[in-house]
Amino acid sequence: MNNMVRTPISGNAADFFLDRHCREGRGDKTAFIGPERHLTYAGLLAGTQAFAAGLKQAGIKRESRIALLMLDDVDFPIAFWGAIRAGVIPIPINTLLPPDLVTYILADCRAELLVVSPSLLPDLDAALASLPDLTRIITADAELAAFMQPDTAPPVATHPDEVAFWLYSSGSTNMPKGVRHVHSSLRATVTTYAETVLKLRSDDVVYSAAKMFFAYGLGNAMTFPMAVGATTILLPHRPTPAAVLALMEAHNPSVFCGVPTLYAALLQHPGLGSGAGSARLRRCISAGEALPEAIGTAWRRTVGVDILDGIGSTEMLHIFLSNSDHALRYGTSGVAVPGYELRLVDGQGADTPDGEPGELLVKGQSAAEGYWNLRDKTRSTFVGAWTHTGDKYIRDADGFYRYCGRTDDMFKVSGIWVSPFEVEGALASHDAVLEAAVVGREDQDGLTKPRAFLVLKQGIMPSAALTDELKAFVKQKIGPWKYPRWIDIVDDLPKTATGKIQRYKLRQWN
Ligand code: 3UK
Repeated sequence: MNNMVRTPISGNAADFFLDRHCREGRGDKTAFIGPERHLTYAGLLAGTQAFAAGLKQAGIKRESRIALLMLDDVDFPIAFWGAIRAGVIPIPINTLLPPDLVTYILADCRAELLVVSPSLLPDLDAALASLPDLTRIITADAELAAFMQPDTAPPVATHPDEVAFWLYSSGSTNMPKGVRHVHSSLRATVTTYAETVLKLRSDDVVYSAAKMFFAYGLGNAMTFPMAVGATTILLPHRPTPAAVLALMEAHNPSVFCGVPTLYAALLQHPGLGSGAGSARLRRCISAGEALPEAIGTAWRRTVGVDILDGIGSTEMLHIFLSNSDHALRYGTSGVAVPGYELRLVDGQGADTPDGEPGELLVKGQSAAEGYWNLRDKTRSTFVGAWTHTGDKYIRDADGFYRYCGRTDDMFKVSGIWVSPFEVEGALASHDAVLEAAVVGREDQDGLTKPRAFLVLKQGIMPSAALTDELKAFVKQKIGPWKYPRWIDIVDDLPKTATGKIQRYKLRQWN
């Protein structure tokens, strides 16, 4: 038995998501619609085979890393799945990050090759020379076409527990962390969220405003439609309200995946109407931050489709707690997605009763294998089967989970916990307010009280009368001690490249 090794069984995710469709006669179906090119499943298969062969010719061995700094277009799935089928680990990078953070990530992951959208290269060019491991840079244009070598090889055999790809978590207070995901995790997000909440069908046409470098977009725009042989529309550039509405009218997606800020901006757009312009819109989802109740109800009124809000994370790959068709309550994140278990715990790790805030822990098959080169952080986040989310929640008596903010954003006023998110939601439900962020601030007595930063809707002017009205509005809506003692009107809120409010920056304001 000395020579016994655990031979890789064919757990290569590329087989399930791609080769299977071609083998079973669905090769002619359109998989991706980009602005200039369409890709069928057969076309994508040929592209990934050619990319994998290109990697081999370039001497990129399995288990080594390559980075993708790519706008959402048809080349993205070619490079992503091409690497995975070769056993090489693709690392999509957020294209909105400043060059110093991109360089940090490239150095941290020691990518040997970078595929980059041509328009993103000039900003980076100088920094790339300082990376010793990066031996090859390919622009996603004719250079990529020349790199690819026609081939018909099947995916390499990999173990289901083998690392397939990494994503860098946005890290609103620290440097981005490399989150390592295994082949089987992609399937796990399909059998849980995609099959029980999203319920995609092969005739669906999906548009995700969240890009594929983000775990939310990777599932929405790539793995979920590919699991059922459906079609995805790709928009390489910024999803402004006007661009989104134009796309909805041109392609009539049946499923739309957005984030709260975009839903709020679309609701402000005069062109928004039934189906958001699509003749066959049947499902809308939201994640990334909590969806204020007012946005959900206004969207349903104007567009005629509910928004299912759910929480996911880079660490869990996709959504594990969500609203659904049969359990929908605006202002909450819903209930556990089938296949995931949840707990709320206090500072000592004991379960908290219903109605009291606790940190959310989640258990499920899509949890990451760990962070790259951060052992302490890995051990404190992935504790046995449970992943610590760093989010505070309250579970209602009927089992719905209400978001209270990051564990470090909560503060106490007069001895009572205040969730910045609850105050923000109250403020955002006022007609004058577009967006709100709330932090704790000490008053002249050293006591912490809520302070609000507001972006007003277009055409609304700040005034002392409005400030007083907003304070009274919050008092009456959620309780007298929770109203913001200070209100600052700002043009924008500080946000991460993935759209999360950076409250730690607001706490530093004077
Ligand atoms: C926050 C939410 C309240 C929460 C993500 C869907 O956002 C995703 O991943 P990230 O790693 O951030 C995770 C953190 O974002 N959050 C996300 N969704 C919600 N808070 N309500 C929500 N609906 O703090 C969480 O810990 O960038 C979302 C799918 C995959 C993802 N990676």
